[in-house]
Amino acid sequence: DDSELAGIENFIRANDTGVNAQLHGKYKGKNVVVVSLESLQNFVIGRKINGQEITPFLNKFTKESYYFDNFYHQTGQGKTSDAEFLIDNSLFPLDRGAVYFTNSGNTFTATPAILKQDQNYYTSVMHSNNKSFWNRDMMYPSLGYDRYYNEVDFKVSAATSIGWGLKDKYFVEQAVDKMVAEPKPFYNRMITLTNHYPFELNDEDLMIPRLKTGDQTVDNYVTTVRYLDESIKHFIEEMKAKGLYNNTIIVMYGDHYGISENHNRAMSEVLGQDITPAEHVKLQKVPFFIHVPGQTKGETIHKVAGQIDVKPTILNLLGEDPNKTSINFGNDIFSPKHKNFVVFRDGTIVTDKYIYTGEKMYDPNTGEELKGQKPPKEDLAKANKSLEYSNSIIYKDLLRFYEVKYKKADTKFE
Ligand code: GP9
Ligand code: MN
Repeated sequence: DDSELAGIENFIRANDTGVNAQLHGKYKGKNVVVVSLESLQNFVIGRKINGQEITPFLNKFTKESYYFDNFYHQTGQGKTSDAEFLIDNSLFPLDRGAVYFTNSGNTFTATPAILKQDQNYYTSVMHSNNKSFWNRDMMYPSLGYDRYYNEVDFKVSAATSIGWGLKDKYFVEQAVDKMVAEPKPFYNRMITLTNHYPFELNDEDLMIPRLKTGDQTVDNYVTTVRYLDESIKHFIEEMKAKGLYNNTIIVMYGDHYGISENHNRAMSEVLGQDITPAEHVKLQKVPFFIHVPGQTKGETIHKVAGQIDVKPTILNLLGEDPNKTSINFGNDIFSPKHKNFVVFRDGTIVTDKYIYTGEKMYDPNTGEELKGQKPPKEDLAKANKSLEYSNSIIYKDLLRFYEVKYKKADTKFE
C-alpha cells in the first residue's frame, strides 16, 4: 500500500547523494539521444590486438566527452530490455524473468514521461527489430514514449542486414534522418544490434582480422565490436552533418556483457591473465559516455557507478530535481558526493575499496581474496534493501501511489 512506498521514499532520501549544482539545468531544453551499444564490454576500449585498435573511434571520443571507466551493467535475465529499464527508470530489473514481459502494465515514473509532461519533450525509441521483441510495444507506452520506430519503419534489405536484422551503419543513418524530422526537443533512445551473439559479420564489413584463440565467439566478437565502433563514428558524423550535434546531449552505454564465463579460457588469452572471480566481476564493466553540447575537451571519470545512475544524471542536466519528480535508486554521477558504489542484480557489490561476490571479498586492484573480511554493514544493508525495495515496487505496482502522476502514452505502435 502507500505506507510501504513511504518507507521506500525514506530509504531513498537517506541514500540521496545530491546533484552537481553547476550542471543543474545547464542543458535545459537540449535534445537527448541515449544509445544502447549492444553487448559492448569495457575491456575493448583502448585495447589493441595485433597492433590494431578494436575501437579507434570510441578511443578518440574519450578525449572529447565524459568517459566513465568504472561503470557497470546491472542487468539480469532480461538483457537488453533490463538495461533499457535501468536507464529509463533508475529501478533494478527483476531477480528472474524480464520486467518488460511481467510488468509492462505497471505505473512508472520514467524519464520520457517526466520530460514529456514537465518540459514538452517528444519521446521515441528507435530499433530495427520486430516491435514485440522483449514486449517493447507493450512497455513503451507505460514509460511515456510517443513513438516506437521499429522494423517496419526502417528500410531493410538482404544487402543491408546480417544476423538479427539491419546492420548498425544503415540503422544509425536512418535514425538520424528520423530525428531531423521529429518535433524538438526530443528524448530518443537508439538500440544497436549488429554486435550481438553469435557476432556474425559479412567479409566486406570486416575491418580487423578475427582472433585465433580457437573460441569462435571470442574470435568473432572483436570484429563486430570494430564494426559497431565504425557505426558510432558514422552516427556522430551524421549528427554533425544534419545539424543536431551541437544541440543534443549524447549518452552511450554498453547494455550487458557479450562474452559469458563459458569463454574464460579464450578471454584469459586475450587479456593475458587468469579470469579470477574478481576479474570476472571487472569484466562486467561497460563503456559509458556523455557528450554535452559544445564540449570539446574530454574527461575520464573513474567513479564506480552503474546503469542505475543514468536517469538522475540526465534529469539533473535538464534541470529536473531527480528525487522530487520520481523514485530513483541511483544518483547523479556528477554529484561531488556520489559514492563509489554499485550493486549487481545478483547481489555482487563493487566499490573503490573492495569487490564482494559469491560471499567473498576481493581487493579491486590486485584481485587477491581479502580473507576473513566482510563489506561494511551499511553497504550490505544498502545493497540488499535496494534490490528488495525495487522488487516490491515492481511486483506490487507501488508507483501507483507516487505523489506525482505521469500519464501513460496513449500510443499503439504499428
Ligand atoms: C533484440 C536486441 C537484442 O531486439 O535488443 O536483445 P538481447 O538478446 O541482447 O537481450
Ligand atoms: Mn543486448
